[in-house]
Amino acid sequence: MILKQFLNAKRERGFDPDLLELVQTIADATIKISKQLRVAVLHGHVGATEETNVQGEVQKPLDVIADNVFVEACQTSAAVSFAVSEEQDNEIPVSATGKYAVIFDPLDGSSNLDVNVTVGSIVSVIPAKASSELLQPGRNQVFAAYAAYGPSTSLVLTFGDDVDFFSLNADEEYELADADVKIPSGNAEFSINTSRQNIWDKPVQDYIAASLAGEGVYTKRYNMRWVGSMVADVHRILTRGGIFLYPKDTKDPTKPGKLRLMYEANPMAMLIEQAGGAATTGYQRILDVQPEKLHQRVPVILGSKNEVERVLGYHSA
Ligand code: FDP
Repeated sequence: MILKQFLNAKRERGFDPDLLELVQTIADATIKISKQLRVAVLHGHVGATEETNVQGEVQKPLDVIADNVFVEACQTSAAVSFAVSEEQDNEIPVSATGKYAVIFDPLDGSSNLDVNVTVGSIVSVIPAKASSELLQPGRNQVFAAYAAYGPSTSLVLTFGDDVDFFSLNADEEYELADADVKIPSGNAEFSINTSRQNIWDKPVQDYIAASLAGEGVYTKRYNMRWVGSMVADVHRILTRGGIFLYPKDTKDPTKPGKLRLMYEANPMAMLIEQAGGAATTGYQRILDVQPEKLHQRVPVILGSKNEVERVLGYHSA
């Protein structure tokens, strides 16, 4: 089944046609980005620009290209009130009659761009007509998705009922590869940047030490995988289980984590919960965090439910 047919079936089941059309537009934007990535080296689109974004991060040419693709896609949809991008300081007003805000990280994992390693796009859609309605907790999302640009291009999405996994086929159309995806349990594997070990929050230090000692829920020594692109790491966990952590650390007290709440943590948390997993800051369910600003950062711990619960045990000890 291709995405268009899948969305038609949703329409018949009473989903908002405006939202479904918007999702098709978002999916088309990711196909454009996937094509750009394939030829980026040949077009000289690797390396850095001279610009930094609102996060103070150096922008790559592909960050800018992907951002333009997403903003332009939003601008073609009358259903969109605002576009909010990692790459833009403020929200971009789109349509005065729009009812959905599209919040996105157009290209996540930029540090992997120059080395031909999987990167991705992450998208969240919330109901919002006015800019005063943008700061909503993630539980209000009506749609969340990521595209992973790897050896194949994957689109994983949820409308809050289940999680469906599409793969780009030879005709450049998204085809359903797996419906109602559930995170498997039984994978003793964690994903964390261990170079920051000495600055992690203490409960996470204790959790990782116990996992390495084989004291985890699977009573064996844990394995580690870290791509360094959140999309790729989360896609692996969704596919075969395990846990991803970008915890609170002491590097900069003004930054309670590295990842951004509204376009990284929230959409991933919605997908993970819908797939039967859990997502927390260590102290609160991610989807219940009340955002105070668009580019807010938050600690992220997500993956198989029993494993996340185990980490939470160290936080409440
Ligand atoms: P990047 O800075 O390369 O864009 O949110 C950004 C992100 O990548 C995530 O995709 C990734 O999980 C994390 O940062 C990697 O951070 P480290 O620099 O600590 O590896």
